[in-house]
Amino acid sequence: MAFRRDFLWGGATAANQYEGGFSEGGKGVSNSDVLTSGSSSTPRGATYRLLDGSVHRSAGISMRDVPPEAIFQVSDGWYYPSHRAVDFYHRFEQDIDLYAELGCKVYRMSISWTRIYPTGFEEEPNEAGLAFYDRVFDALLERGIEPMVTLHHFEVPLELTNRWGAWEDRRTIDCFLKFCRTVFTRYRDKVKYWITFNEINNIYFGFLAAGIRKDDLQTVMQAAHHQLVASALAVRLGHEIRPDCRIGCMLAASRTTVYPLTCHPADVCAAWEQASRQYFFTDVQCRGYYPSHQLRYLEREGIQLQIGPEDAQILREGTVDYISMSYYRSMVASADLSEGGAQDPLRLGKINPYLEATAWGIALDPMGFRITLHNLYDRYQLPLMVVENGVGAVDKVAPDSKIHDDYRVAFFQAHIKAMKDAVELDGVDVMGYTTWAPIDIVSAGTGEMRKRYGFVYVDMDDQGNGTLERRKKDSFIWYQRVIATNGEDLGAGPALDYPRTGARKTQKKTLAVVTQPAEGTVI
Ligand code: P53
Repeated sequence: MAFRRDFLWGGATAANQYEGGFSEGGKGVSNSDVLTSGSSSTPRGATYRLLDGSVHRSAGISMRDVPPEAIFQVSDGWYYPSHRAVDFYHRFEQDIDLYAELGCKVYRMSISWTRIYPTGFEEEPNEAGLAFYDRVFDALLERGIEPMVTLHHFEVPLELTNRWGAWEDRRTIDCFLKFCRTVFTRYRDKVKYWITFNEINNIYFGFLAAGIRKDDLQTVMQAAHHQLVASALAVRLGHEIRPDCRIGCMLAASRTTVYPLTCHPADVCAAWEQASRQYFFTDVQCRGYYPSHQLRYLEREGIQLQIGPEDAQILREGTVDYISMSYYRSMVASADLSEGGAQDPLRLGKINPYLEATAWGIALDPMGFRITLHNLYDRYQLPLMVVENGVGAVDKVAPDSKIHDDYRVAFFQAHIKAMKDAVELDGVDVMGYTTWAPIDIVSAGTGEMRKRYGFVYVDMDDQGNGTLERRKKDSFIWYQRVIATNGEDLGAGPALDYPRTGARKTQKKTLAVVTQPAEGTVI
């Protein structure tokens, strides 16, 4: 048997993409609540007010075009996908029943900071928000599903953004720690697995990921330092409150899976350089100090970080228990700038000619998954928890009212097989695997609904119209069998061809989700 007997199979979601209930239970407004939707060609934007009272929408998520005096706010006449999302807030019992039916052992979710501290500044937490998550955890535990909770998933109280650019400012650490103390204490007996910052290396997404208002390297690296310190303090605090809890970091591992465009040593060097800028985060969270490569990089770029006198000790004492990660695709780097060498973090970069990509430009690469798992385990020797893997696709309801998503099954077959190889052939310690996402939810990158990931279909369109009715797709039955057999029965296939030994073979079987890759597509 490849996978541990106690392997944690399940699914993963995030509050701002799933919950809705925007104005209920005393919830405050977060950065995600002012983001309108976009598409594969148009970035999302945030709405804000100027001193003269006029309301505007930013051109993207960098906020480069937004004046410093602007106040972000919700305004009439815009569609904000997070406000209703797909209404987990009112339908959690029904949805959790579906996860139980799938056989999930674990369910990864995030707590919305603004349900607990609406502006971030309150002295006392909001009881209605705490009670909501009590009900959710109880519903999970009653069905034998272990909750795994992300403390910070692309969501900060908007008040922190408007006051001081959220994580740009060190004072945000204290606000966050207050929130952590409250939820660690309240849910001490219900939650054993925690994750500090979702995709911490995607802080480059700026406003969307961290509520920050500027996107220059100095600001982003300072904000990253604040998150790293906050993460370490949270680890320490969580262990104080419940010594046997397990607290992990979370890396967008797709960004570390960087291939050189050619075997020219300069391209190989460029690929390494690009990956190192991502490993930096896990280097700090797993080893407890800044790696030499990052210190030299910051020096070269003229970045000067404000580091508190106690920070070195905090980072050293706050290393994580496990590494959680997302994996969607691999990337390509080149030393030649005209080949897309200078990686804009908000763009997908060079296309890999050996791989097929989805309509959103995501290069499908199961072998890259095995490579990534192996690399991460080798680098840190900590258990790995895959907390996001999946494919966004347009699903059609067939005349028989079913959703025949064989392309999704093909994706998962190939990726679970690759994970199995990482375990069996490379000896990687994988604790579990949660798919993104077990049910259709709003896309973080584009705010769309049509970019669907679920085993459960939700009747809703990109404008938020629909009954929100839930319907099982064909892949639901398939994943149920995978869990029931602890990953032994992956069904026929894999349809997405994947050679086990690394023998060179084109991944030729075309998935229905695959179209022409869109080079330079905005996330
Ligand atoms: P979507 C890209 C863009 C935004 C967030 O992405 C991302 C990524 C991929 O690394 O990260 C995670 O919804 C994130 C989830 C998100 C998921 O990827 O744009 O942790 O919140 O939904 C998938 O298709």
